Amino acid sequence: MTAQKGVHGEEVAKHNSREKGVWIVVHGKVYDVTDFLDEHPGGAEIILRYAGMDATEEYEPIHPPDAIIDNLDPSKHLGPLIPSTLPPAPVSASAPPPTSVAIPQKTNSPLAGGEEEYVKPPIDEILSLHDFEAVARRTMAKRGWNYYSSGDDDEITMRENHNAYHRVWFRPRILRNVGSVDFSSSILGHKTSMPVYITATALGKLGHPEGEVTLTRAAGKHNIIQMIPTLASCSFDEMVDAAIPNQIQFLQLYVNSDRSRTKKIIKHAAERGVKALFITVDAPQLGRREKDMRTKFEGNASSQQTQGGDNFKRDQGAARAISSFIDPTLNWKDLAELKEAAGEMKIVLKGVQSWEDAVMAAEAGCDGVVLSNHGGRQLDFAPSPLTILPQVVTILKSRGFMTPKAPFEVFIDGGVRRATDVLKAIALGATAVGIGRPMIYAMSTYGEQGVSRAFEILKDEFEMNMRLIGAPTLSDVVPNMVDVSALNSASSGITMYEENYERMLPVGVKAK
Ligand code: 173
Repeated sequence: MTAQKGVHGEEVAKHNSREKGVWIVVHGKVYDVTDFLDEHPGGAEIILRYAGMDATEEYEPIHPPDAIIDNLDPSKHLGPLIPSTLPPAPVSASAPPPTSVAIPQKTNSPLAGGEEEYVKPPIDEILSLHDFEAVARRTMAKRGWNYYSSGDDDEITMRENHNAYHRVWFRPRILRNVGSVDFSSSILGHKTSMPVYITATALGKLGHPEGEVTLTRAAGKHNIIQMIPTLASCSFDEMVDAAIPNQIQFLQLYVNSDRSRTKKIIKHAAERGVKALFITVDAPQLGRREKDMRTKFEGNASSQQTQGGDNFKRDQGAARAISSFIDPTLNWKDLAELKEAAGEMKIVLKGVQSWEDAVMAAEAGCDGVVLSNHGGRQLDFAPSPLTILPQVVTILKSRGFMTPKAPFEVFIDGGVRRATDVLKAIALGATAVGIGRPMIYAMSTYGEQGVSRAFEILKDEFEMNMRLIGAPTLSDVVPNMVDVSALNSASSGITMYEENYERMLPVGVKAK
């Protein structure tokens, strides 16, 4: 068994338990992970499930490519697998998305049982960001869809994020010469083609085999800023390498309990030209996303997995399993140290949910805040960012921030699907909005081309809507262009595109 000859699959297959030793294959290479089992941030259980097998398909979306090499002592790298000597791994829930699936139709279907074949539409039939979501729901592998689409608890905040936009109406102006309209903008001093950025979302390879670099490339083409996620499937360097010269990237940062690791990440980000750090502050513990958690009972779950009630991590879905490094003790006193480590990079707190914390962030010397509830994935009944935006901006301004002398910027994310949503946020004082799920649905359904199309759709919508509200530039999109008198009244309860939301299902009831 030398590195040249490689390791025979039969040998790998024998190492399939703690007692016999645990070997796994990732990307054609064999690793002895026996001693690593209890150190694995995602728990031993998931590795044991692939003991003696090829774990690439499970490994790929959840880890950057070099994670195993970085974390395992070189003596545990056993060499390449001799090709075709290992039986294939069991079919996993993360199998590639089907191009067409049978879905129940509400119409009078000519097919037995009311089921019709769903055929993925050609990309030019996609007319709105909602459309990507509808296609994603029908064509993505269940595991990826469940992970991306889930929200916390009863998913009330997740729905409210978009519903809140329905309670703001325009006060359009006329005869304002809208022959040409300009929606280019600037975020933290960096030019952008629209007041929109791609916000961080984890585990891109659950949606597309190339992962987040597809977002980077499309962002580069359209002059859009991408916030690189801490927990991407691609490595940080792959995403920076995929950028074109002068393309602006920010980095989302989860602060590690081991601060030396966080500082290493910050230093590397600065060296690679990242312009701002968005420190996530709304996730000292990850929310319970029940739809994601139920995924484990589907697909390749063995009887051993589904019987035991003993393992905490196994029950928590993809995200919780890999989030144990996030430091729940992070507090305001830590900011000075992070700010110092950031050097020239700007610091923005992502996940602010009250005006008090926005003021504290400004007083602590941050460059901005993102009003965000993490896409409704954390605290259910956290307010929608749009609802708190007017108050946050009014109070920040009354305290002397958001002025040329103290240029503090306020961003919002969650529930944004239309340029009209963005324009409402701009009118109420936001600098720009983050878009998350629609981008990864576009990526999951049509790859880089899909993400590009999403930007084209938004650009078309901006042009038309700015003409129709009578705003030739974004500086004309001012507070009195919107009527917010209904903003703080109870939600209308109407959910547009209800189809795109899945009903919360009781235990044992499978989605059709
Ligand atoms: O929302 C998420 O799923 C998320 O932010 C996350 C956090 C830690 C690990 C993976 C994803």
